[in-house]
Amino acid sequence: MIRIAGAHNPLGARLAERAGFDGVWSSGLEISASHGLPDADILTMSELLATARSMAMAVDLPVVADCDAGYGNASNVMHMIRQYEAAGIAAVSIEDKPFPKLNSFVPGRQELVPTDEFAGKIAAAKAAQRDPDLIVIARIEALIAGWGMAEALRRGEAYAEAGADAVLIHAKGDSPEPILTFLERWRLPVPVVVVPTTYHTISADELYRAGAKMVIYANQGLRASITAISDTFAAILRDGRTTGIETRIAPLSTVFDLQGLARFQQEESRFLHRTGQQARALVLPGDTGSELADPGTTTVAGATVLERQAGTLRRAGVQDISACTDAATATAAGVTVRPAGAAEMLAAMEEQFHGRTIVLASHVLFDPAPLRQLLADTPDIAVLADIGQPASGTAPSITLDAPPVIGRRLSGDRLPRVVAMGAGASGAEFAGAAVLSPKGFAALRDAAAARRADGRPDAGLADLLGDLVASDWPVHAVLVTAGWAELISADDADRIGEHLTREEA
Ligand code: SPV
Ligand code: MG
Repeated sequence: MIRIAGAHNPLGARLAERAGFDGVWSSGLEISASHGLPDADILTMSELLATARSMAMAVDLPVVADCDAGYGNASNVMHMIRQYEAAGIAAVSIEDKPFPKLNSFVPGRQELVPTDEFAGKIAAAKAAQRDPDLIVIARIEALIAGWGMAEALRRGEAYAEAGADAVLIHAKGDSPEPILTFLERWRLPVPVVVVPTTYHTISADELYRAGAKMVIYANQGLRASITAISDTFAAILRDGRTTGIETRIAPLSTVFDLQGLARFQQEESRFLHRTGQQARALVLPGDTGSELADPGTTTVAGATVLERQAGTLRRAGVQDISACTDAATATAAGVTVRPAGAAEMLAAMEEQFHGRTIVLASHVLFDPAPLRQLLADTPDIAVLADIGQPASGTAPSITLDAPPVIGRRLSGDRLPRVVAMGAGASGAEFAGAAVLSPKGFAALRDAAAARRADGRPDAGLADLLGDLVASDWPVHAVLVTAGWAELISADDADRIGEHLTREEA
């Protein structure tokens, strides 16, 4: 049994796909209702086609399009077939009613066109199709219009004779009996489609055993959403807040998921980096034993180090920020929390990222300017090196391959190269930040993994960069003389806090 669910937009089509249906019914009733209009050929073919096309684009499932009475006579049907084919529709259904039609469940005007006329429309549809896989379903409305079973069978046979790939026998009333009778008397090898809207007690399995090959649940999604939205809106006005219904409405994460946000972001990171904006930041955990190791809990002048780092990164144009912290304030600052430990954290970062990664030590504060300067340069790995002051004795030292030239901006391949970093190095001080290309980032991950494999302790940013320098990886330096501060002790936090408070005042 092929099971099809009705929808009126790509979101509904995706819900049908996720639920496990075999296809989507682009329902005339649902689409009309979604426009607040009766299902009576009020919307034009172009409008219904646009909706069907948008659903076909959104899902991998086949879309079966309800094409009402074919929007006119046989000539209109031929035009319709070419349009629906071009829109990627798998099957079309047309019904043997005069144009304009009226929804089958509306009492009153339920008329049929002469059998010959409709058989001509089916033949026209088959003649117009270019894709041999397009399915044309002939929908029989004889039971709806009260013309009886014999007429329904006679018409079905005529439409099959005219070339229909399937017939749809529609019925109203709460008993499945007329449909079971039709299926029993149907002798042709052409498959039969059923729409158990009002005779809903019969199961898909029972209909299948009776001979139906496709079942369309044409409008249950629309009706479910009407009930759910009405209940939700009433509860909001009644309660004056949404707390009571939050567990009954989909979280925003589900909305994002249905919008295809993950794929969008993947594509963005793959293709948008040419704009120069595409970068992410990663705040590595502090060196073990450091008093102020967690940037999410160390506070400087009323804000955590992490909040301050996130603010600075955003001013430097970086939005995607991850950090290692135990603090709940991280998520409030829009930071993604990653596992503890540099090696785990680096391993958890997405590999398919095509932009550059800024890596910060967890105990350093910055002005945006040095970070912007770091992002403006292009080597695979560049570190921020301070040449303005004698080494303080706490930040790791750096030896450059050429004496720094103060007051001149060096960039690109003319950046000095780091020849030593850590113990024994001198001349400049590591300012706690590095920028890495995808290749450079992979090297940093490997350095962390190698430490792990060798059983050496998990290391901070400076140690990992030192490992790369020691193994002759080309690491360059962007030189600064100010714009950063290191927090080693609680005294530093107080001192820098006072300075920031004065500045912010
Ligand atoms: C539709 O969904 O528009 C249909 C099926 O044609 S029904 O409304 O059940 O007639
Ligand atoms: Mg319809």
